[in-house]
Amino acid sequence: MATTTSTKSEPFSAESYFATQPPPSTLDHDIQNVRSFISRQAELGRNVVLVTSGGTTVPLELNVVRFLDNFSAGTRGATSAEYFLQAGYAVVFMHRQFSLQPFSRHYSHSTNPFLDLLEIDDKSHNIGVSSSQSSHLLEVLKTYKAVHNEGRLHTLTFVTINDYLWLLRAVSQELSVLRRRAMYYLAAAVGDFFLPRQKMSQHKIQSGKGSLIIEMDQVPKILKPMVDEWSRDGYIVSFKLETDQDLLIPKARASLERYGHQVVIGNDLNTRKFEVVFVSRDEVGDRSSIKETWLRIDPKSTEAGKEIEEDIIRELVQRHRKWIEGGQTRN
Ligand code: 9Z3
Repeated sequence: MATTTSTKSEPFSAESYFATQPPPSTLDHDIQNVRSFISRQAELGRNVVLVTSGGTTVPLELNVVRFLDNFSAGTRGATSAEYFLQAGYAVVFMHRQFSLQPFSRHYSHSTNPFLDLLEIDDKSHNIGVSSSQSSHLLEVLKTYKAVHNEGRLHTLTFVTINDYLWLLRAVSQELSVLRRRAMYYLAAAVGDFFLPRQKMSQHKIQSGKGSLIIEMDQVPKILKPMVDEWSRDGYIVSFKLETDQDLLIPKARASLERYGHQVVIGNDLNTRKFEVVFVSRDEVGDRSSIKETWLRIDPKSTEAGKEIEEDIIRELVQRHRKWIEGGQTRN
């Protein structure tokens, strides 16, 4: 048995978190690259969206053998990034290492293995793409190449919740130079609990004495400083994931009320590919209330390639345009 015990301590605020948990070693380098990407986009007058995607891990040891993970394949983030690019945005795609990425997601190793697309000509030994796949591949490849030639996609990776939090803060601060032209689309699955470095065991937790009891600390609520301090007047969209339908709307509304950002998109784990709910403030005259707008697609249409992210991004692009034109500031 290995037991990690702790004394009761104050919950971490964002401030105390960053004062006590060390930054990832690549942070400065990553941020320099993000800064030059953003300044290029600013010169070109493009809107920029930060898309976060994939799950965050919580290591249990400093020499990490075991970790907790959050559910997410990165489909929502990678798919959304493509639709933002299609809408003319530049995208900072901050994703969990090895999770799905825009464009290459169509040929994921498990659902559509790349090698299965290829054919060998027996005589010449040349390699070609099978005719049934070539038109789809051509479309994906053309867009991928165009986006790269235009320099509109910048990719960053995280693994742990600590990497994610440090990167999120730094990237948001960089992006805030664009003020209202920046959007923050927070689709990554972020752990609620973590083990502070000071409580982690140096080496692999040993078994042999029975059960393992770990007490974890709560991850600070970073949406608060994100809204109030890091992102100025940027347009912030967060996601709320629940598995109990009855909790989805109350939790999404509570999040919007607590943090005062622009939209919470609620999704249920089992229906997330077919329906989501936009929870946002409805301003009529000087009266403000919270409204819910459901977005649904026919589950059968996904077999023909329809993706709900297309509709999510269309709606957000419109709302963001109004946000930019309206020049609103946050409540
Ligand atoms: C989401 O709710 C995403 O839509 C999913 C996407 C993780 C469900 P996949 O990558 O799944 O397509 O497989 N992301 C946000 C989840 C989250 O951690 N939200 C926090 C919460 O619910 C607030 S930021 O408390």
